[in-house]
Amino acid sequence: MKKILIIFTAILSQSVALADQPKKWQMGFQEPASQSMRDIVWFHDYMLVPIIVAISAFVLFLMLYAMVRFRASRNPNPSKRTHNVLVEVVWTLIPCLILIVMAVPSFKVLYSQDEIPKAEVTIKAIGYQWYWGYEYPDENIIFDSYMIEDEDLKEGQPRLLAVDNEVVVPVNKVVKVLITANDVLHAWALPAFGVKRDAMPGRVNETWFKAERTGTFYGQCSELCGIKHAFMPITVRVVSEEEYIEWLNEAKIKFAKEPIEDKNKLIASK
Ligand SMILES: [Cu+2]
Repeated sequence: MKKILIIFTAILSQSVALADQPKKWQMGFQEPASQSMRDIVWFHDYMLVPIIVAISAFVLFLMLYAMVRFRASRNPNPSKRTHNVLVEVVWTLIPCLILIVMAVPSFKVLYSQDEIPKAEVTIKAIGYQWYWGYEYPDENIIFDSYMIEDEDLKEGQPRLLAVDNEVVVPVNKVVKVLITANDVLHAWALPAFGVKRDAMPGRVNETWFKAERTGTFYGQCSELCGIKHAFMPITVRVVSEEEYIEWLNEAKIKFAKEPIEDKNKLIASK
């Protein structure tokens, strides 16, 4: 018994511990890093603990009660009743009320994800077989982001999650993400931010997040897209405002969409 308790606490504490990537034997969600994810976790707990547990327990009780109370040995002549208006009204109305109690907060959470506040940073994620391409449309930055193979992993880089070029965003800023794909369906997902949107060729989907703490956050392609679907992870590094500006200055040179001189020529020719 003691052993089971220890294992159980170990599993629980792993899911509670700070985790911006999946953990072994994880049972719960990752630690939220945005209001959106906190809302999702709240909604999950609200559905599971009072509503789902109560309904399951009540149905189990009804079944056990019916089995014992109306067993054949006690009821040699079974009831012939087919209708009972009161019972039918009750078992229609109560589930309706339960559905409303579930739907109202569900729509609230859903719409809060769809209403994108004014973006402070915009990034574009493009799914390819099998890596992600990123653009910062306002900053003339474009780069590809490939998973790091096992033999190239450095200390502290998680296997199957770390990438060569991470997305870098500032903390506490509204980041709008434009998501599309170049070949087949992919999905851009980051559990700690409560973000998941399909990447579809020929269409741009939008979502947003506001990361509330700095750190490195890992996600994965979440729409089966071919043989290397499991090997196109997503890494977002959330940094302070100053570090972000520093990164931008470097990235504008390293990942320039068009060579700077050409761009000047373009402006000069206009
Ligand atoms: Cu995929």
